Amino acid sequence: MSTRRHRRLAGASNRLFAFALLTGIFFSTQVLPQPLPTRLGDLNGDEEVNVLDLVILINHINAAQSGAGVSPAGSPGILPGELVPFADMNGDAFVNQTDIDLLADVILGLPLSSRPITFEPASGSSEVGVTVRPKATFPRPIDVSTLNSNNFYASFAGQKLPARIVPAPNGTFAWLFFDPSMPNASQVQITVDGATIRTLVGTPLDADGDGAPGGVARASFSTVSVVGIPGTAVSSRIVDPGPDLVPRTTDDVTLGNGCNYLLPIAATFKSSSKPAKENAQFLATTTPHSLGSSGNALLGSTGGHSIRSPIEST
Ligand SMILES: [Ca+2]
Ligand SMILES: [Ca+2]
Ligand SMILES: [Ca+2]
Repeated sequence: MSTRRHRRLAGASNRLFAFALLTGIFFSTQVLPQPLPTRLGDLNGDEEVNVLDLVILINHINAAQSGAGVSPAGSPGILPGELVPFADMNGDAFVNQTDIDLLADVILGLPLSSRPITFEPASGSSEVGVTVRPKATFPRPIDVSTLNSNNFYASFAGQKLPARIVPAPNGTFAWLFFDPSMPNASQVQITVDGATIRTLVGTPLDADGDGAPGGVARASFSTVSVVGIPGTAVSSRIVDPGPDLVPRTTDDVTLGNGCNYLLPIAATFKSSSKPAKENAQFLATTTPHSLGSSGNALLGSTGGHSIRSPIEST
């Protein structure tokens, strides 16, 4: 944006806020429009997004923050709950100063930026554990009742994998809980079809972030191999890296007659033939480890133990 255009917009924005403050003196409480608005930012339901909506938004946030020691989270503000999603201009599930600025931008004719769904694991990840639960974070809070196995699923070789959809209560993200686990050494694809997922403002989810409602977002990753190698034994020891979280520094190891690890972690292995021995040494003769394509040995741990990350196998 040129400096001249930037100054012009800044001046227009200042005039907009000044007008909003003046107007706010004469407009106070908010009444729920019937039916609900069809446009983001239209807080009075008159099919326009203008300074009157800005006044309502400012009043809402001021009311939510009013009173010494009253946190916004504990104060509903003046907007009815059904209208709050229309005030959340950036779709982060919060209504605050950022949304005021973005609403002012929209009134001034500036477009809202859009972004696609983000995935964890990210597309292109490799050696993903078969028990990992993929997560999709939506660009806007969604109506979780519109999520189903036809618009949010994982697939392998064109076949959907059985999974339970677990959404966040506020509709900002959702997980896939697989049962059974994902196939190992496989290319898994996650798909979200925004056309049939509704946001809390009633529009199809812009899954691909192209600015238009709807669209499909996909992510692919490969899972780790969990196939044991017959006749293989792994002998090792699990130790803690110490408070500095850096392995093999003075807080976790001393030198002299070899390495003396100061913080061994007692460990057992579910499918190993022998449990951990002294100084956290173990010998796994039934190959409870998986070997990834890189040749890394992967050690799994299950709950119940507090292990500082990263742990090191020596
Ligand atoms: Ca309006
Ligand atoms: Ca927001
Ligand atoms: Ca789209």
